[in-house]
Amino acid sequence: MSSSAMPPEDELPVIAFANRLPVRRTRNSWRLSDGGLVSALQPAMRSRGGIWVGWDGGTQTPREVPGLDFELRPVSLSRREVDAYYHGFANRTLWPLLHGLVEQPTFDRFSWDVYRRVNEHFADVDDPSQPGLRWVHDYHLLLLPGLLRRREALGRIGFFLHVPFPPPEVFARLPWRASVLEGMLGADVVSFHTQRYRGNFLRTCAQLLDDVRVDGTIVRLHDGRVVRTAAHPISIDAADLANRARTANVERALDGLRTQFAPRRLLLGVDRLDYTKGIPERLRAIELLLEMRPELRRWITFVQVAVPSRGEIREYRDLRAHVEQLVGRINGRFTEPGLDVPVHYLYRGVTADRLLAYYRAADVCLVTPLQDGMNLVAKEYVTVQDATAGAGALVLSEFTGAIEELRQALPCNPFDIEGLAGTISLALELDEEDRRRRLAKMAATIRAHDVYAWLDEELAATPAPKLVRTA
Ligand code: ADQ
Repeated sequence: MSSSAMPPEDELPVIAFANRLPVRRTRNSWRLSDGGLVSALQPAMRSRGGIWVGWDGGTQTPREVPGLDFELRPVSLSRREVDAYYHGFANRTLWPLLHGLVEQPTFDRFSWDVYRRVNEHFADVDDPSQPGLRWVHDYHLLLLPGLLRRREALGRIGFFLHVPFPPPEVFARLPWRASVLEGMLGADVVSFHTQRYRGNFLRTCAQLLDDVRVDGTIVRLHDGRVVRTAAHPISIDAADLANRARTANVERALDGLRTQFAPRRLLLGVDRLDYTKGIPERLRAIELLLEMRPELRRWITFVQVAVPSRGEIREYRDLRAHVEQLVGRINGRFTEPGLDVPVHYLYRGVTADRLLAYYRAADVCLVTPLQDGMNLVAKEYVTVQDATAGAGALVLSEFTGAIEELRQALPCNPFDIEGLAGTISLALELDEEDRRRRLAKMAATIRAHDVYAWLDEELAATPAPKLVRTA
């Protein structure tokens, strides 16, 4: 028997597992998708090489795409599996549960069975004998760390949750709560955005699992294994965003917006159309503000950009109808003849340059989720404003992960519509010096903890159990 030494942990390739592969098909080629996760992982994959395991979205995705620094490993799913695992258990059970019951989750054994099976498909495409740092992402794959461990994958296993983790009394409603927690505890390190979510997870393990002991921030399992937990707030590539916000294309788009909206002051919301984002509450606060301060009807415009999301699910279709009804009602009530409407609603994604132009043009950004793991829009707005000598104000919900870092934002409770209207009014009245001071502090915080800092924290080597394999 000979033994072969493995490279040190921090040189092992990264094997990332996420629900979707990070590429999309254009007419005759494949391109990297735009999403935050893709740009966050790209630098790590580039420096260490790696593999990205994900659902192929029903397309024949190749393993290699020109210009991509890592290998793609597609997982194929049948239509029934996608329905039950993705639209079902992930988005109708786990999503509302983990977001603290802002909607009622459905609990359905069939979709749970399929969720388990799909997590196994993800484990099946992994070669456990390949040394690597296995890095599992998000609520779609909560069972995967445990499955990889059972197959004795070679190297450390990390797990990062992009959404909140709720208090134990909320998580306890899940009929399969023990299996899910055990799945997560298959990792060597389980990470969250904030201390609060980490604390909720530790308390949940202590209360709902019989055979583990929670010892400070670690979980000791009955077999002697120790699972560490961490709080690593995700962030953005602030330097890159600051540069991109100053290009000629963005300047051109900005000129267009200024011509369109001047002399009104611009308020902005940018979200996926999701019931966690608090869009109806935001609209109702705007309505109340226009009711209480009639002079604003001709002096402000609220632009809501809403990216279509999860339209297969009834709650999302209902939300769309509700938002459209509110926009219609507000514009019907407050548009003055011959003048522009007070609310502009865009039900679509916008290009990166246009989004940056909106961030630059907005006097106030309204980030008012009922619950949000982090919220990158808040960090993007602050970074762009600060980098372009803007003086915008950020209204930020207390129920976002971002509030823990962005202390100089104007905090709001989106469930309190009168209070929210008052905070928006305050944002419009803050003096310019004050707004600039707040922006500068928040932008410095974001620069000091950008996406690379998050990556370093997440990928920092920890003692791993199996660095030497005997052949
Ligand atoms: P999301 O719920 O999608 O992410 P968020 O963090 O705000 O929310 O990220 C959205 C991203 O999409 C941003 O980078 C934004 O620029 C972009 N985007 C939003 N609207 C857009 C539009 N209309 N057009 C183009 N681009 C748009 C989940 C969790 C969050 C967590 C992230 C990362 O729900 O809490 O912050 O993952 O972990």
